[in-house]
Amino acid sequence: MIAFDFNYIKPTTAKEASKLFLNAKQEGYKAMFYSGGTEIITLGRVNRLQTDMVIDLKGIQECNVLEISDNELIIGSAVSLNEITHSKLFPLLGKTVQRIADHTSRNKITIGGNLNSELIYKEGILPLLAADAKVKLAKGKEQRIIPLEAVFNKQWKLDEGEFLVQILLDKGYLDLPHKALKKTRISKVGYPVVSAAALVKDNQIRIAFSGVCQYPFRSIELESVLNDTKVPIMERVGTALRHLPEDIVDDIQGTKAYRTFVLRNVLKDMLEELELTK
Ligand SMILES: Cc1cc2nc3c(=O)[nH]c(=O)nc-3n(C[C@H](O)[C@H](O)[C@@H](O)COP(=O)(O)OP(=O)(O)OC[C@H]3O[C@@H](n4cnc5c(N)ncnc54)[C@H](O)[C@@H]3O)c2cc1C
Repeated sequence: MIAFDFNYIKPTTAKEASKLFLNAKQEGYKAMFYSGGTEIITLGRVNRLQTDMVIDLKGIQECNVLEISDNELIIGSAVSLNEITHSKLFPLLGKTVQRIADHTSRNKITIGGNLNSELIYKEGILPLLAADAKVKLAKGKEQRIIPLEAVFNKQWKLDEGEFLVQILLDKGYLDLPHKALKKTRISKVGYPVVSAAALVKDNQIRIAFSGVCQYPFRSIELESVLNDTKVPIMERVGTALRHLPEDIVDDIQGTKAYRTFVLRNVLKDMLEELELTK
């Protein structure tokens, strides 16, 4: 049971959704965008979250799109993880999100909710970082399309009242050689000790990680070390570990030493397999 009252509103346009959020704020109320609702409900039940209003984005047509139009794949923020996997439109993303939670939860969890999750993992973002995705954001009457990396660097830099409407991907990235690898502590379903998603473009491996640091990341420096094929694989892996953006996470899912061990093996497996595709 959720122990506080809140208003539930389901607008049909992005403009209305953002306006509702900003009006609530102006009147001193807290509003939240709501997509699959799995995280909001889970945290609300244990009083780790409180809100006066949830604004359900699933009524907005733009947020439910999943299609290739001209040269772009468009993924609405309210599309569920299972829909993405079943569509097979971007196999690397489909495989990465297929390892998040269980099948029933993935019918509810949306890509927008995963990317904006309170948790550090946000695994759905990994293929998007590797594929230079763009995002469409809405705030008030305005919408802007910008590179994902311009608004996501360690964390989201969205304006107040701004939300993710769509993800846009150049069609040229969708069917490239790729690999997704997720290592968990015990069961197949679980938070990642290390999760990585990689693709090969123009003979270069592009790779993004979750579970390693306190945020998902892609590092150009680390990639240039990994792509230096003159150097033996295990030497490259050792050097790559010195190019992480911050210290490796040390928590209940895995100690720093364990995560380092797993990361080393993930990188080795990735390089061995992906270099055969070059
Ligand atoms: C059993 C279970 C296991 C999980 N395991 C993993 C895992 O292994 N790896 C992993 O990465 N994640 C994992 N998660 C986290 C999960 O991906 C997110 O918490 C997801 O459940 C939230 O998606 P949702 O659509 O239900 O979002 P909601 O609960 O609707 O929203 C979550 C947050 O995102 C914000 N939000 C939603 N949509 C938007 C939008 N379009 N624009 C801006 N903000 C928005 C909301 O305001 C809220 O703060 C797991 C979750 C569950 C329930």
